[in-house]
Amino acid sequence: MSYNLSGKRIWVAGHRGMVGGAVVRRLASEGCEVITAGRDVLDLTDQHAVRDWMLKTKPDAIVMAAAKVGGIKANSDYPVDFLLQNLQIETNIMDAAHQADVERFLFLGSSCIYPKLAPQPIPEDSLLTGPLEPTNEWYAIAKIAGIKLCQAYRTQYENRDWISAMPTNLYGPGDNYDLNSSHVLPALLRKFHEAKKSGAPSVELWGSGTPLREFLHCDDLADSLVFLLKEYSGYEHVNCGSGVEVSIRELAETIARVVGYEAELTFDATKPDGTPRKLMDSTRLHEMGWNKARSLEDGVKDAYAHFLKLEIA
Ligand code: GFB
Repeated sequence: MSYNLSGKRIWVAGHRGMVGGAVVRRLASEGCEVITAGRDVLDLTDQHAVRDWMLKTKPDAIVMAAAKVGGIKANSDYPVDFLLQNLQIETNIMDAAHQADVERFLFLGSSCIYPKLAPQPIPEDSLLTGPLEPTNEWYAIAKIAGIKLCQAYRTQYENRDWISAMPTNLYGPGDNYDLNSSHVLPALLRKFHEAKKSGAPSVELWGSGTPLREFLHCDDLADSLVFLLKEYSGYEHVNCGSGVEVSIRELAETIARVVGYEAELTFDATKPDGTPRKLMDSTRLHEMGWNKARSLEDGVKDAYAHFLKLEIA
């Protein structure tokens, strides 16, 4: 299939977030009209407001990058927010999109939908084959419901060419650098940067440093999403990863190199490690023709350059 984006009206839900912002940047060269609606205009947890807005706006396609997101601590501290808000946002947007006859929809999940002890690298068909990682099961359940709802619309109705993509751990411009709620990569960028400024001899990591994670720059994700929007039609969700995994300790060493500051690594064992390993199998995406992830070091350099701009601003 090939879905021509030229001339289409595409709503990027969640355009102020890291992923939504990256998708808006990427769509700029596609000849489409990008529609956005900030929080001040539209509360995505308000079912009636979303429905009214959608029926008035009538986009041709939607990229659903809006979500309540956060790192391992935020997920554990706010289980209701992560489960309820994500369910509300997903169901409101999909229900309204159906009412407004939206033909093309790209839902974004997360690699944490897979069982804690899934085979590695994790193929798409591992979904619902085992228990979830407890530190993010609330978020995972909401995202699994979103994938299923997308599949349900495809199954029950004509002209609902709705698809889902599962991004791995993301980072890049527009990331959250709040140490309590952020993911590991932005947290360590900030910690090394502040250690460099103050001359601190050590940087503290959460957990043991041994968990393995895969990272993808948000602009690479956006490129893969636009590729899928144009080229993919199917019931199954599609993994979007870089295919490269590193331990949290190795990530810290990479960040130390990019920031240009050597510090002793200390480990706070009172903080959780989370899932021991989370590498997705992105063979399907690669076989479809997208395999353009930049190296972790190049991506971290870009993220750090954006972080420095924030500091100056
Ligand atoms: O990125 P992160 O918060 O989330 O943590 P997950 C990844 C690993 O880095 C864990 C360790 O083993 C953390 O203990 N870590 C070390 C740190 N130092 C730090 C630090 O300063 N801050 C943070 N945040 N972590 C998330 C899920 O899981 O992945 C979400 O909670 C989502 O739901 C996301 O799925 C992609 O990779 O463990």
